[in-house]
Amino acid sequence: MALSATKLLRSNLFSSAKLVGTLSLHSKYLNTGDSYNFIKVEKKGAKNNVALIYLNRPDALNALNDGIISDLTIALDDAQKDDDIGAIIITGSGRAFAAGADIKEMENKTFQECMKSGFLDHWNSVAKCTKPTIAAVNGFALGGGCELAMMCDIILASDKAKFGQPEIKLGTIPGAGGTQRLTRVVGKSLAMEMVLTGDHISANEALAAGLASKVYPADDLLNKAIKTAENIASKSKLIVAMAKDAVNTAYETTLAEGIKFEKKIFYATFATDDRKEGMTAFVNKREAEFKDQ
Ligand code: DAK
Repeated sequence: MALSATKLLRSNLFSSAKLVGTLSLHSKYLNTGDSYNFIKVEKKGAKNNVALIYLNRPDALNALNDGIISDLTIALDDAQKDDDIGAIIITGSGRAFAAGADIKEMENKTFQECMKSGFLDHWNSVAKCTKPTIAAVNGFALGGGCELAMMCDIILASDKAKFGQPEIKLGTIPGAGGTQRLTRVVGKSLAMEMVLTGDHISANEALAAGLASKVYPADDLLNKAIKTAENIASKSKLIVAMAKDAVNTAYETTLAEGIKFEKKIFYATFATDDRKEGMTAFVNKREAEFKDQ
């Protein structure tokens, strides 16, 4: 398939970016439409402040090959630099969110190749994203697909979603957080059951376990995800980033250290214009107008 000029330019940019270990060659603004090979990107919401990223290999159940992760990394990097974007949604296309890393790409890899090349190392762009991320899980979220969803800040599921870590059936184990994030979220017993049997759980089981925060009818999932994203994007982007950082710290530290960190971040909000605006707006019974300052 011939690549469009933009796609070619962007895939070359990514290769060079990987070579020099930086993504600084990207455009400042989020590209939408036909700029990518394996994902589709749209701006959504009444204020166009929501980035909606579709994983777009429906025939392969959006299996996460190198190209799709590279496209996603570029789109997330661009969305972070785009001052208009206040929240990012990642969803699938067809009947899957993502059925995992691409098994056909992995089949013949050796241990030596994995070690030497840092195989799949660039997967953590979602976890490192400083803007809020929502996984709108529309179907299968398996293996790396479930791990990708767990890298997002919020998981909203359709009633058709299925979550699982089936790597054990392939003679391997999860490699992008499936034994770590999953265990912290759902607890040892369910994580062990999922990782050791490879069995899937339903959307409602994911909801009960705290893996998903809401379940919606399949045809309403994206609307609800966009509404949630717009709600977040209407707040101060500066304060949202501080809040996200504080919540994420809960996973990385002791309670005492976390409480100390939270208090410092709380005090730091008093160095911003938006904290003053938010409180003044409340006192004067009007809507706050945040300037992200
Ligand atoms: N990779 C490649 N192709 C896949 C795929 C996958 N993961 N999943 C599905 N497909 C392809 C199928 O091969 C098939 O392609 P064609 O045969 O038509 O060419 C097409 O998608 C439709 O799939 P099925 O015919 O199998 O559809 P069914 O409805 O019968 O079954 C299924 C749906 C989701 C139950 C089944 O496809 C399935 O079990 N898929 C594999 C799920 C899986 O095992 N996922 C885990 C992969 S391992 C790391 C980062 C990430 C990872 C590891 C390390 N680091 C940062 C170090 C991640 C690892 C993984 O995810």
